[in-house]
Amino acid sequence: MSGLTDEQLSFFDINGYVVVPDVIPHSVLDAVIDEYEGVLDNLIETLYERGDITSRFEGLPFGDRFMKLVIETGAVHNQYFDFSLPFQNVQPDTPFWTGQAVLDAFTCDSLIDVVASVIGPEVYSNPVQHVRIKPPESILPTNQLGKPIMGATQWHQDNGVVVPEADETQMLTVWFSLEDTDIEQGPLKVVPRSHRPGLLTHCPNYKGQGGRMIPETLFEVDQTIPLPVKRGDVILLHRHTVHGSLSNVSDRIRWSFDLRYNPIGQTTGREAFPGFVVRSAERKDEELRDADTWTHLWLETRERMSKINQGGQHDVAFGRWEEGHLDCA
Ligand SMILES: O=C(O)CCC(=O)C(=O)O
Ligand SMILES: [Fe+2]
Repeated sequence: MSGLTDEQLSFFDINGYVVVPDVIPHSVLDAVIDEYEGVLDNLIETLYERGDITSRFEGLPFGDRFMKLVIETGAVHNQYFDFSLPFQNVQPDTPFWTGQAVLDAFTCDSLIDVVASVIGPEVYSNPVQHVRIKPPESILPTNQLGKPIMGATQWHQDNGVVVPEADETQMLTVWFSLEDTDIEQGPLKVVPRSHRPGLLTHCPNYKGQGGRMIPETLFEVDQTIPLPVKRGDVILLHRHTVHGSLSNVSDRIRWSFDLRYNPIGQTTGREAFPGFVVRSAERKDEELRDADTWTHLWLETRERMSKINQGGQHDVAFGRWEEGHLDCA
């Protein structure tokens, strides 16, 4: 067990984030990439057989093949790769991916050592989690507002993404990329020490920009720093740290996982989705390591979600922010 040094822990306490170098073994990341190559193969085969694409783009590395697919289809296909589900309009066959290599990354010992140094030894995987495969902005499709789909992430705090019941949950965000993320590829950007004042107002459709963001008047935006990282490095974020991402202005994809962990027994803020015990002295027999079991949890969730929240979040609310707050004017 190594985990964080005292210096890293105190940096995290003071600044609300820390970049920890060389946490995830490259072999773990390579296995994830191999697994996703199979997922991409399946997607391409399906689309090819349906006549939606004219080529299988064979013989290319993942990123180049993925970009060809985005260009030809005008879509980013994020749901096909994600280990989560939409909040509404889930169908009985909505795709998702919860493979063994992905689970091995979620539960990798060196990563959980780091997590345990911040939240303690009883570690739960909180289901607020995404894989983000962000193509270069130049090839991204746009929404009705002309904004790129899967483009730069707007300013937010991760506590603002969960429901108020989880405000006291010690939710830790863990962000890492599968390949190096340099400054052009749209890395994470953070505002050091912005976690101090607690939860800030998030404005839906702020100044007509769509989405949901914290207005820049509410924090020290000029303190922002970008966090380009190497593969294997991990970024930890406090749940109140204001962050977003830069745009991907490179000619390569930007490929990251963002995961959340909290102490066992605290509410996740997304109880409609399944979490699991990662590490526990008290509940060792419940530690989840088998992807079939994990997949089963998500299949059950998909089945349940396909019967609720159709056409809106009428049955279970995943968000918390209303329009019209004074901070948003
Ligand atoms: O990767 C991104 O662009 C955003 C990630 C994020 O907001 C998070 O990890 O909490
Ligand atoms: Fe976030």
